[in-house]
Amino acid sequence: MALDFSLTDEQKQLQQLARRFAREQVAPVAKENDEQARVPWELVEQLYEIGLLNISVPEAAGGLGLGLVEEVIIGEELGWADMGFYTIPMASELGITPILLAGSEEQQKRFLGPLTERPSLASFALSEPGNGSDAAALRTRAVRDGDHYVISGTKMWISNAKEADFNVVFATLNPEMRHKGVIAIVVENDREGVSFNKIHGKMGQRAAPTYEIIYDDVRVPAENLLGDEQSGFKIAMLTLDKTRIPVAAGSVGVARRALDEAAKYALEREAFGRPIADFQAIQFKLANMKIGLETARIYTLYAAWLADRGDPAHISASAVAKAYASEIAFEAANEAIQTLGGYGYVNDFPVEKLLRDAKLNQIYEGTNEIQRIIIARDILRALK
Ligand code: COS
Repeated sequence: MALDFSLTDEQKQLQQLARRFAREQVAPVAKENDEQARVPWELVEQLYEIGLLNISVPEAAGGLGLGLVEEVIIGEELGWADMGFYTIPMASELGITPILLAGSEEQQKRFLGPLTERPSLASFALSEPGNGSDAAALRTRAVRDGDHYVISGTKMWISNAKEADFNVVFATLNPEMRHKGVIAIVVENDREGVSFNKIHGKMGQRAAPTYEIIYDDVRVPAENLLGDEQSGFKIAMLTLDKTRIPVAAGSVGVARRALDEAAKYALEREAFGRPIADFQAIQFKLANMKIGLETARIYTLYAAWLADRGDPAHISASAVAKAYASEIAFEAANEAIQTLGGYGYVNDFPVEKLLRDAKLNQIYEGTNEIQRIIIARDILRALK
């Protein structure tokens, strides 16, 4: 009797709140924000006002202390409305998570407390121009100088970066040591020597701001170090093990939207004297979308549940959820376009945007090829 798939009353309320906000505030402006590559800061403010921003900040630091199950519930709704917008709060949780995992109580209060006092964001800076999948090959340098670290190097593809209060930066004390030389350190954006270049020309998710960050001999107090000098890489990995789950949740939202749009259109559009929904060719598409959507949703919730319980099985589960959900989202968007035909190919309808947005979910927070490496290693480790 221990197995229970129902949401609690609080989780249902959260879902209703997120759904209403997504439908009434986010969806109506999604096309405009996408076209103009405009960061909808007013939506970030509203998300804060209704209590859905930075939800994982612990109660001791002034937050709600909610878990991944709650984040997944919200993520599906926001992903349904605009995956690009959802990437903003999602990437903020990505910046918060290393501090939750490795920050002292004092660091949690210092860095996370302010995120609950006004609409504000965190950010996570791991990738670089020359390395993404091979995270241990990072080149941003950290040099200890008295009670400071001096950070120099360039980070790339960083969501929120400039919009955030701080970036959790991964830097190496010695590149030859690969993952053993990496530190995780909180670098506030107002420090001298920090500059940003906005990345333009993205295929999708254009409401989410993406930056290159340049650290030019930035002096950061040693009290901003998370964990110790050996633990940075592990902190990055443990963070991504959790934060890939919300990527899956957003993907479920994209898939649900694709199904909603395709089914609505199929009932309205006529061909050969009847609605195209009467044809099995269309019905099979809708049914396949539903199969992908339902299985991805339940598995994503399962991965979140494992992570919230601290079960190490969440490492592989988060990779499964992220890879699977982002792939069914892309496929659902593709089939929705096919269902709408020529109308699906132009931006009068929202489905072409779903495809462009879903593509990034197969790439960021570890490509789906990296997810398969994580999954395969887990399978083989169990047999050794
Ligand atoms: N969770 C926890 N620990 C992990 C881990 C994971 N998913 N993957 C590796 N580790 C640990 C290992 O256990 C090992 O620890 P020990 O030194 O204590 O044994 C250490 O990290 C190094 O592991 P490994 O040698 O396997 O590292 P690799 O260099 O082979 O890289 C991958 C491992 C490919 C998994 C890693 O580089 C990765 O995740 N890359 C993708 C990065 C990414 O997602 N970027 C997106 C940025 S955010 S948009």
